[in-house]
Amino acid sequence: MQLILVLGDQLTPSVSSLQKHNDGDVILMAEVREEATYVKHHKKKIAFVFSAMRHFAEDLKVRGLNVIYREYDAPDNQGSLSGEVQRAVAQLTPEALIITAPGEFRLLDAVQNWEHELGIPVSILEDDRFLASRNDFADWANGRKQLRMEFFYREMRKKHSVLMEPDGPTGGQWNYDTENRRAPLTNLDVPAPYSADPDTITQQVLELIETEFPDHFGDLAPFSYAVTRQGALEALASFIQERLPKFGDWQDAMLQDEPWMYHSHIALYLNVGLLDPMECIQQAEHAYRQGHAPLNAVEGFIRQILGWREYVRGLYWHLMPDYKERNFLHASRPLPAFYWTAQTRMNCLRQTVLETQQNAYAHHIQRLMVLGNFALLAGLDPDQVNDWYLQVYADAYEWVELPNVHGMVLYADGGVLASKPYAASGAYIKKMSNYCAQCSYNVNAKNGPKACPFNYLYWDFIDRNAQKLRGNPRMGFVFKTHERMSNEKRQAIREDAQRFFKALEENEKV
Ligand code: FAD
Ligand code: DLZ
Ligand code: SF4
Repeated sequence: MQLILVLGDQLTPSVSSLQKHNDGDVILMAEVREEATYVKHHKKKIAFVFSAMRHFAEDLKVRGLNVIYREYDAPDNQGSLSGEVQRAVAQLTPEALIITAPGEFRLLDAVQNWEHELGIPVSILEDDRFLASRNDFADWANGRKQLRMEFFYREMRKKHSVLMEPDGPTGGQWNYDTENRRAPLTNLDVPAPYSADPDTITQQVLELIETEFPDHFGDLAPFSYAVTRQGALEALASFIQERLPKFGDWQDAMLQDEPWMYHSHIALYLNVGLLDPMECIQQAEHAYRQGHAPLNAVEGFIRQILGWREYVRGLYWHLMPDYKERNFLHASRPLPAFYWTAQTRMNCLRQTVLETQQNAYAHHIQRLMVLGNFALLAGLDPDQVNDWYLQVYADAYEWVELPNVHGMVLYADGGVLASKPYAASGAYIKKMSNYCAQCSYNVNAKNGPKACPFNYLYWDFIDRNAQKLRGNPRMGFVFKTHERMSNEKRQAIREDAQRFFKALEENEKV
């Protein structure tokens, strides 16, 4: 008899560990304190993972499989995966333990010691739910000077025959990103997001979360995520039907009180295995071939899944564990309290933190150009910023969070992922949102107490990091503008930035 451990983000019936299942084997699933608190995840994230785990275990049992399911509040719950495995091994004396490789480095590292600790063979199988294996990525990366997503993506399009014609990419171009940057219209009629009613299992989990994790960030109610494969498929179908046609046009747009925009809201389902990346890609391509959605929308959506998602996962495993230790810009400022409380006069940040607190979700441009841009410009400590992102989003796992935050947002990797820092002044947020109209600051003012902080923090960032960034060929124009600034202007920028940072340090509301 073999023991098969299935983790909370391995909720796929065909996951490699379950493919090894033979009659008589036992499957172990465990809700444990260690996984729920290694960072203090948003309440909605824990509720989603526990409820999805319980539904998945029920499905396996209905199929006649022998599942031991350890609930969080069982009196003898061991509190850790290794503790639960040890207990099951002592009770059942299996010949071997089988597990699909965990998605996070810290857990894989721990599991690699289990054979020694348990005294039985432990098979760690590849997680083949991705479209590029770790070896595929290493083969692509080895020998390249630059590891840019765009070139990886083109290889993936060819390899998987996605949006390809006999003579090249569909439509003649690989990438329609320039068509995906429309500034928002305030009268957009954004459809309501998919919403599922909590069933009995979910209601029990919600009670458990309220009791066990009262001090974790975020609102637990209302809870309307899907928690089953069937529900996740419905959420995907509603995206393809209602939002995909406009996904491209409004991909980078942000609107006050419109947290969901035309995004798909499926990352949390993909990341636990309730959806398969190729089925999402194929459904989107089908919508294009049927004339339901335009190419800029479909290519844009597919690029996120076939390109970015696979690329960041490849990069993570290619460069960990050293990747996490990098801090190219020597950033060290503590994370301001408003990332938790939303107590800030900067409307863009207040909105985004509030929506994150309510939904355990913010869309890409909010994560990148509002929360991330501020973290970059203010020089926030990468460890604290990474921890924050890992805690607050329902889709957050280190393999996807870290490259996005450490690389894309903070440039802490010195340019492995991004060719230049995604730094921007208030003008970008003004162009891509309607946040500035309801802000206490003036986005058009460059200096002084009323000026939008992003404006002077941008130039202060350039000034502070000139030595490190001046050689970047993509930043030539920025540094030319900086060099042309008068000494008075530079002095005003420094003084504004210092005043702002002092207020932050003294916990004043900025
Ligand atoms: P959509 O905008 O509808 O995109 C479709 C799908 O493409 C997503 O569901 C996701 O699976 C994939 N995708 C899109 N962009 C990326 C990307 N940059 N990297 C990887 N996959 C991508 N995504 C996570 O899944 N988990 C995270 O912890 C996470 N942290 C992020 C942190 C920062 C600072 C940034 C800038 C991005 C982060 N992303 C993360 C990527 C992206 O923002 C989310 O995947 C997306 O917002 C999820 O919402 P959605 O499903 O509506 O995505
Ligand atoms: C995210 C999560 C949470 C909150 N809880 C559990 C749990 O109790 N048991 C479990 O097996 N998995 C959980 N997970 C998912 C794991 O954290 C995830 O498998 C690792 O981070 C590796 O990606
Ligand atoms: Fe954000 Fe500045 Fe606009 Fe206010 S004015 S919403 S701080 S960009």
